[in-house]
Amino acid sequence: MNYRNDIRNIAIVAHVDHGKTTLVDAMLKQSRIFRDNQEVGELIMDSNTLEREKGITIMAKNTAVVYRGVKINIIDTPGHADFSGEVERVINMADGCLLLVDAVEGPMPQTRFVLRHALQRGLKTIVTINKIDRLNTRIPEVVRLTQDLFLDLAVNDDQLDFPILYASAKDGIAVTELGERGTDISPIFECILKNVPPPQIENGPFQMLVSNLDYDSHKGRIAIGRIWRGKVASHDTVVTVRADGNAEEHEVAEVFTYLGLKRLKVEEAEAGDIVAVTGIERVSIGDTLASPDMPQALPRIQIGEPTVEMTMGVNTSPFAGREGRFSTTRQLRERLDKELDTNLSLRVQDTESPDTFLLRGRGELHLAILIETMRRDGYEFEISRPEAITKVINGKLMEPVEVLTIDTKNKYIGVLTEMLSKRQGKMMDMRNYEDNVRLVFYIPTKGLLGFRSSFLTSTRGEGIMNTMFLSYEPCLGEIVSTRDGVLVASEQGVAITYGLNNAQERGLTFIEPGTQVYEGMIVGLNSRSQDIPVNVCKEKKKTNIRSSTSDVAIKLTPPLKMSLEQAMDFINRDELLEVTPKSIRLRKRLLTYSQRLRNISVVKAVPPEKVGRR
Ligand SMILES: Nc1nc2c(ncn2[C@@H]2O[C@H](COP(=O)(O)OP(=O)(O)OP(=O)(O)O)[C@@H](O)[C@H]2O)c(=O)[nH]1
Ligand SMILES: [Mg+2]
Repeated sequence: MNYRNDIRNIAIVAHVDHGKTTLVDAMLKQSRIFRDNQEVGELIMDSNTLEREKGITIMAKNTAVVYRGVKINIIDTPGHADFSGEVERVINMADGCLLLVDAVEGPMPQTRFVLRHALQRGLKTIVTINKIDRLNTRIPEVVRLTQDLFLDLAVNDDQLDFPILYASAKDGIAVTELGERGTDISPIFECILKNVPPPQIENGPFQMLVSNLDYDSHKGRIAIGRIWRGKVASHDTVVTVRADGNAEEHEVAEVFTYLGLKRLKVEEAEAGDIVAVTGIERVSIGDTLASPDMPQALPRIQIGEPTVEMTMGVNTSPFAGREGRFSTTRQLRERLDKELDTNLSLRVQDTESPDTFLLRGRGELHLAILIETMRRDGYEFEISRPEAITKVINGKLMEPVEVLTIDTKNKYIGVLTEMLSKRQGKMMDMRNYEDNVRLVFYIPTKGLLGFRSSFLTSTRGEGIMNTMFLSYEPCLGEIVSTRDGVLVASEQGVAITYGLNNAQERGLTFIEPGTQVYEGMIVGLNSRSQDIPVNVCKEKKKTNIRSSTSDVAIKLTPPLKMSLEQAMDFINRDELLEVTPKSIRLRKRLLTYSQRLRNISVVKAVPPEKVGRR
């Protein structure tokens, strides 16, 4: 075995929002990768549009900097639990990891998840307590809690001996001792050089594990991964060893390594480095690229299972085909197949209906990001309500259970506990910090669906919640839906103020005057438990008698507008969401009133205990 002292490979891991991408910004900026006058902005690695809009990392990405002659390959990872499949698949490229922990929040569920993965893979870990510039930091306690986490998760004693740094990624500084005045983040670079082992290399024929894929309209498919053995150069012939054991020969077109935000074309690259190769058209994540002399597969990447499912089908609303560019089954299938190449924790299955697919993912947000991306790409389709995936294990019905961590003000403890117990949540821990409290619950995934929006309203935005998959447990039975009935348009047409005003006497409305509606479309929320048809297109009866009051302009309450995720949470099983590039419409599955009346068994919108009120 040899080592390559000119390279270090490190993954940056943490709970969501603890500052990974901001730290990568600082590393890139301070290593003088950019020209002095170059405007590069913030969160440079969050390059995808949805990432920028939502301010979160969705996909893991590679970059590299050079520090004192050593190239440091950096892998930025997402911290949100729904995208943890990304962490699982890229962490194998690294020899070390930088674990960031927020100096106020301390270790969170996802901190534990990523640290467990890193330690199981034997990665050398550097802990960085980040955001030390914040008010109300509790650094000694955060350090102690982080040490406890290592005690819990380390697989050997060496792992308990880890360096700790203190940083403000935002200000671009890091120090080794608390209280020191930092000037830049060089202590992090120094610590990486000193503690992260240089990549071990094996001599022999080429072997690389594909951990990521990219696409370029000129170069075609790009396979990204770490070379474990040998070297690769342009025009080499390599073998792709696929999941089914089949092998195919391809010629490498070009080889690139990373530097800053660019890929640098190189003549050849050697074991220990992270590279991107083009010319391999048929390759998936997890495949091995190897020399034809020794076509051995590396262990495939293991990814945790999905917990949430929903259907996606061809749009069957009366407005189908009006707003989307792609709407046929074939187009949906092709798009989903393409997604499966890179979205490793997604599963797509056929259903009894040829026009409907079953989608499974790591959480609601995981699926919502796919829906939003497809809709922006010009697709239209309909989706069902997301549901937790149950399984039968040893003859018992089991369901996924998650850890829910909530940080909020003391005054919301009562209302949250009540809401969560209705959703079958069990409180496991409660800790107070002055006016703030951290609550930990175990709760079935089905109880979490739709919880986020009610959480935000009932804590008036003064709370943060996080969830993470825990295990499969025996199913506790259905949760009674507490949503009220809906106002359903009774005929097709254009909604007008008069009709909407009538509807507002029944409850809240979701649409503005001028909106096109169809029979069976949901236009509002009833203030009672049953669904009722309303005619929002109805005009005022003309009479000959003028009254001084009735002609006064009607003032409507502004409609309640839901985001995609809120709408996904809102709909019941007998309802669908119609998604197009221009609109998100809520609808009943059965569009006419008489169909719905005949098919009461499907209509579960009315919770049994509330029926009595009719
Ligand atoms: N005060 C303070 N804020 C910081 C610091 N580092 C990051 N932030 C802020 O924290 C927020 C999240 O930062 P990101 O870098 O996007 O966090 P992340 O870990 O990459 O988040 P995900 O990739 O979505 O998991 C942003 O608003 C940053 O400006 C810091 O050192 N101090
Ligand atoms: Mg990030």
